[in-house]
Amino acid sequence: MFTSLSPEQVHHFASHGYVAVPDFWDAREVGAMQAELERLKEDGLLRNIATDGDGKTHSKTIVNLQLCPMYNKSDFYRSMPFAPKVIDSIGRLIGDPFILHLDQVFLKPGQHGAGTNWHQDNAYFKISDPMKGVALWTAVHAATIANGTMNVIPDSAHEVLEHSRDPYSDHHIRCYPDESRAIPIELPAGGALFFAYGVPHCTRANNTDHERAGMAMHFLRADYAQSELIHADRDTRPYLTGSQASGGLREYGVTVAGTWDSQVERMLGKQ
Ligand SMILES: O=C(O)CCC(=O)C(=O)O
Repeated sequence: MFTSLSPEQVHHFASHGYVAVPDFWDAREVGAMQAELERLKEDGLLRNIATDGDGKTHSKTIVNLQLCPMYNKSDFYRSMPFAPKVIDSIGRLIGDPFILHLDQVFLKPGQHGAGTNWHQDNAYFKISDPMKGVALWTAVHAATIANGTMNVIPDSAHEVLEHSRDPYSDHHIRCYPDESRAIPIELPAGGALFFAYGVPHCTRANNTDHERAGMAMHFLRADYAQSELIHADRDTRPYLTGSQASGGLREYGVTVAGTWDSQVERMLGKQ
């Protein structure tokens, strides 16, 4: 059972820009994530962002389903960044205080699931030190080379790559790194990949028979967050640590900290 990131894992992140933690979430947590994702999908809340090569026309043949943000659609996913092991891990990787910057999910249906092309998150966010923001990408289903798992370019977080509009997404930008440096990160369901905002990464097509989802939470050290990053396109970006942290009360109007275990139980109890 995962308890805490080891000094070696923290060092791996600091040296290479990423670290994979295969046992981060346990089987109950994964079951709950899958159940709630199914509910969100059935409620029609995920939308296909894949386009046919013009960046506009939504594809009828390839599908990359996204929900962003999740916190206002799901009390369960709203509580996930408050899980104590998340808060402890992020603090070890980027330092305190930090905020939740974004939360989203990408689901690739079997047979015709589309990847999310190469990009650096810092091409969007442009923080001054690309190691002070980190994504926690969770394999909601086992993520393999065959079903298009996440690929990263190690040792690249400080390289600034040119980005242009991704013609295969309705809103993303993409870059074109040297793919010979890429490594695929295979993870069991519940595995986590932490990677810094500077790291080029992409997912690939899912041509297997089964759907695969990755849930991404982005965290930003508060002293690296420009005010427009905090206030731009979502009304709340909760402080998770530091003197401004209120367990979600100030931003969400309810105390979310301390609810992760009960949210997991609630979700499993519905099945
Ligand atoms: O899961 C995916 O397809 C892409 C996720 C991603 O690129 C991100 O969260 O930055």
